[in-house]
Parts: sequence; C-alpha cells; structure tokens
Amino acid sequence: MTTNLPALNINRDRLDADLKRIAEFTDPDLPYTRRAFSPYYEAAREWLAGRFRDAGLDTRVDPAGNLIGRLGGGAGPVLMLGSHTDTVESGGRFDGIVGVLGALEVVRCLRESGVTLSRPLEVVDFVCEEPSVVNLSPLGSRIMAGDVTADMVAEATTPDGGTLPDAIARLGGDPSRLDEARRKPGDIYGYLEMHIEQGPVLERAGMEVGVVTIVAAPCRAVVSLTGVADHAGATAMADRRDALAGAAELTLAVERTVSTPDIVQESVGTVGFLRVSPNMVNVIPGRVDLTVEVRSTQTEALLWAREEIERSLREIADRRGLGATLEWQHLEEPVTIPLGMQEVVAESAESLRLRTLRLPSRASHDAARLAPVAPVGMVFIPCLDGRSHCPEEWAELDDIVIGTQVLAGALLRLDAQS
Ligand code: HGY
Ligand code: MN
Ligand code: MN
Repeated sequence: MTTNLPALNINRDRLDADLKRIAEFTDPDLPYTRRAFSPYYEAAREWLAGRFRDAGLDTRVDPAGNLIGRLGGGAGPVLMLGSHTDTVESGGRFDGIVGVLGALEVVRCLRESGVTLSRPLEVVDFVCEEPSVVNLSPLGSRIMAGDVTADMVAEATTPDGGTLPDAIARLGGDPSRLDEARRKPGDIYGYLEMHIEQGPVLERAGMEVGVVTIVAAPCRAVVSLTGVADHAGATAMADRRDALAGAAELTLAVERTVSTPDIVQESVGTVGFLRVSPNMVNVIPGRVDLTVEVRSTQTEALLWAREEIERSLREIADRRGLGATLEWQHLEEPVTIPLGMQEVVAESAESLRLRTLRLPSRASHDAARLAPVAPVGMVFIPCLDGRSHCPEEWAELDDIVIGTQVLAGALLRLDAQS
C-alpha cells in the first residue's frame, strides 16, 4: 500500500465546463455524433488541443493522428493516460470523452499542486476508436501498438470516399511516418484509462468505482447473402430465393448460438448492420449485406461461436438455395488486466473509501489495444441504466469527478513505483 501521496483536488466546475463544451461539437440532427475525421471531430480536436496547451502540455499530433500532450521532459518510459473523443452515430456523450477530459483535469491538478512526477506523463486522445469509419479501429491505439501498419492504412478509405491517409493528414498526422507513432514494449511504463462501464453492473450493485479485470474481445464478420430478386406478388413462396428471409434466420442463429447456456454468461452476439437490396416493398430481396459481431471474455467460447455461426450460415444458405460469403474482418483476443495495474486502481479507490468492485469490461477499449506493448489498467464509473452508444448515454458529474480522483491516485501510485 503506497502512503503519503499528495492530495490532488479535482476542479469539478472546470471539468464540467469541458464536458459541456465538447458536447457542443456534434451533428446537431443526431446528438451526440462526432464521427472520427468528420468536421465536428476536427473542430473538437482544435478545441481540445487548445485545452491541452492551456494546461501546460507540450502538445502535438503524432503521425497516426493521435493528439498527445506531454508533461515533463527527459527520456525513459512514460506514464500515459487517455481514451478517445470520437463517437458512434447518435451515441455517447461520455463514452471515451470522460477518459480524455478526466486525464486533462489530472494534469491541471498536478500542476496546481506543484507535484512533479518522476516520469514524463502523456495524455492521449486516440484517433478513431469507434468502428465503421474504417475497419481498422481502434485505429490510433492499434497503430501505436504496431497492430495496424502503414500498408493497411494506405489501402483504407473513409465513408466519404476519401482515403484514410488524407483523413489522418487533415488531423495533422503524417501517414508517411506512421512507424514513428509506434511504441515498443518498455516505452510506456503504464497506461491508465477511465471509462464509463457501458453496462449496468456498477449501478445495480450500488458501487462507485470499477476495477477492470478483463476486457472482452469483439470479433466482427461481414456477411453477404444472395438470392433472386423477383416480383413480390407473382412469385410463389416455393419458388423464392429470399436473401432477407435467410438473413433473418442467420440473425436468430447468432442470438441462439451466444445464448447457449454454457457460454451466455460471458458472451454476446449482434447483427448491428444490415443492407437490403433492392430494398423495395414489392421486390423479393435479392441480396443482403450484414455484419455479425460476437464478444466474449473466454477465447474458447469465441472460437466455438464463430464456428457455429459459420455452420448455421452454410445450413441456411443450402436449404434456401442462397449464395453466402462470410469474412471475419476483425478478430481480437480477451485482454486480462495485469494484477499490478488492478492494484494501483483498487488501492486508489479504497484509499478514498469508495465502494469498489472488480469486474470485466464487456465493451472494448484503447487500453485493450495497447496491452501488447504496455501494462494497462482501467477505472470504471457507473452510467445511467448501464446504457451506452445511444443518445440516452449519461454519467453523473459526481461519478466523473470521483473517477477522475481515482485516476489521479492510481497515476501517483504508478509513479511512486518507479
Ligand atoms: O464497441 C466497443 O466496445 C467500443 O465502445 N468501441
Ligand atoms: Mn464506444
Ligand atoms: Mn469507448
């Protein structure tokens, strides 16, 4: 147990003002929507870089497009705090955002209290954590960890039809020097991320803080089912090759697979995207493109679920005379949080006499992507009704302040280890 650490007083009003200000950077018709590389995101980044500089951080955009503020010079492994400020569509006002703004507030408190860390500190807003802008996300943390390479970036495009290199360059990154954004094992002494739970466990248990023990792995596939577009009135049921009816069966097969009693405790599955063509009321769907996502904290459950979904697709397609393709585009492994990193978070929370619970993260995070190159730890705070990735996503300011206080204490404990 680390004792006699300096007290850092989180400035509640200042943090609240930042949270309110960044929420204004959204598509006004879809609050809160700040998709990576969108004009809203670029404007928010400008504002955030200014706040980093105001806090005394030596601020830059690395070649990957990550916004990085550094406190303290010198060589050697850095302490790192961060998360992301891009959102899903009509999604989170707090997902990722509390981690970046909380980290920024910790920096201001360090400077106000005159605390000097023994190591340099970096605060990072990782670019494009959310999927579907490119299928390389979480982009910025994966580039930093060496999991996404320059070749992969060079080939990628963004939904507006632009190239990913151009989008990164617009943020101030430099895709031609992507390797310079990479960190090797040993470069980062420890990474800490505060995040809303995006689930109901803390709230239901009446807990104030979560210590993350493991991060579930998302695995995503794109599926195409092709049948025969035909007249919806003149085609007998026995003569149809209906791609959407097949997609409906597959969707239920995904739900059934992950609801199998021996894996449902730790696994979930979703068909979140579906495109029907020609998508007209009087035409039998000739083609459906959809995504399948399965997640679990158990590797063997992921492997079994993926095989079972592939088997179901073959059976549905054969029986219905449909063409079918499935490509797993995104495969992750569950990430166990090192006990030492769990301890710095738990000790920080317990020193504040907070009701604390150790729990898995069912959502994925930049922390999981940095884990191959750095010891990572996560501080969870409750969110209203456990909701996330929706306009109703909400976190109480009191909880965000508490989480920031725990983040600060965990950072000081990490630094004291040096
Ligand atoms: O999908 C996730 O788990 C994260 O919120 N991007
Ligand atoms: Mn998210
Ligand atoms: Mn997130």
